[in-house]
Amino acid sequence: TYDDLVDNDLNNHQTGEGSSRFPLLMPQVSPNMPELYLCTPVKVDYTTNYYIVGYAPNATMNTAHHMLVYGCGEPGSAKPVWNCGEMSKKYSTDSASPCGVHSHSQILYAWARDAPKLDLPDGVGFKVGRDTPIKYIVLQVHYAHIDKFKDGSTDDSGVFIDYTLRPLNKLAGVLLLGTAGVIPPNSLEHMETACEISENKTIHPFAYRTHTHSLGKVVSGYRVRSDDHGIHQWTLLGKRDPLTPQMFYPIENSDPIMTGDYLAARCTMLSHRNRVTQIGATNEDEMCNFYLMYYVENDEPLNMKYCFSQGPPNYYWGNPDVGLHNIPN
Ligand code: IYT
Ligand code: CU
Ligand code: CU
Repeated sequence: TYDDLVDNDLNNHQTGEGSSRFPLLMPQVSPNMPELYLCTPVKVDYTTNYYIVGYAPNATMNTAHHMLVYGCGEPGSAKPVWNCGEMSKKYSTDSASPCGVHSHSQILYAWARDAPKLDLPDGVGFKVGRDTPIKYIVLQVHYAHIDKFKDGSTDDSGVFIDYTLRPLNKLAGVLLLGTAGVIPPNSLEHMETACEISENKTIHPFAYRTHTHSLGKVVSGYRVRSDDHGIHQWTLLGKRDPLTPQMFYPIENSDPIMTGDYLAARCTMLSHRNRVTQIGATNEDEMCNFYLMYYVENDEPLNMKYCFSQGPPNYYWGNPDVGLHNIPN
């Protein structure tokens, strides 16, 4: 059916830097409808730990609108290629998610708009395989325009995954901050979330990604720490217009995040719609996401993978029971 990530597989190539390269590419697909999301998996050899140290895109914005790489416990389908993704349910009934429904799922990489290769910081890797819940890696490609496929030509967009088998002591993780909630008609709304880091770990943030649909104006993420006087000091981790390419960008402040700190994120949404907008998968709906990519040293990544709040109208940073103060504008 499909390729397995097994070291020394014929598909793998040495990169000359002590790491190997696995091609996670579409198997020459020919998308037949616009706005199609296609997924293809690789099964990770579950007897070995692999450390992903970089991603080299094999795509151009003329063909692929964006690509995401997911770590999954199970793939969303047993097929070598399937229709997947956010908007696909609008067009097709036989679509599935990138990862299986009850499977641990996380974003490992995001590409858009001719973004260059991403190397993780020196000595940092995502551990996948044996001792981890990530048993499959799934590539999702968004094909927005399909004119070039009308003549039957095919496409192998995807990502070369650089990995090493040499155990690394700096392990990468991704924390997803987001909200539920509703955006009232014709209004400016703040969707906010915050969580305390209660695990006894120090995390080193290095990249972030924002995601909304069309109503997002700005998405920001902060570390919140009580100073000696008990005043909350807000340190910006990242802030951007979510309608710019939704890939991972370098963190604004890489100071460590420690036990007792809070992580907080806010999406400012502007609706000129005459109806309520809910959280959901299609372009008629919205999402509010801030992804934080970090590493831990001589430790496992956080058990906390998500930090979701109820969002508006029930949850705001300023609510008394949330306990945050000195809130930035
Ligand atoms: C409801 C919502 O906010 N969905 C987001 C975040 C999300 C990502 C993953 C939720 C879960 C996940 O397992 I991975 I549960 C969402 O779907 N975001 C989209 C992607 O489809 C990942 C994005 O582009 O960030
Ligand atoms: Cu896209
Ligand atoms: Cu979305």
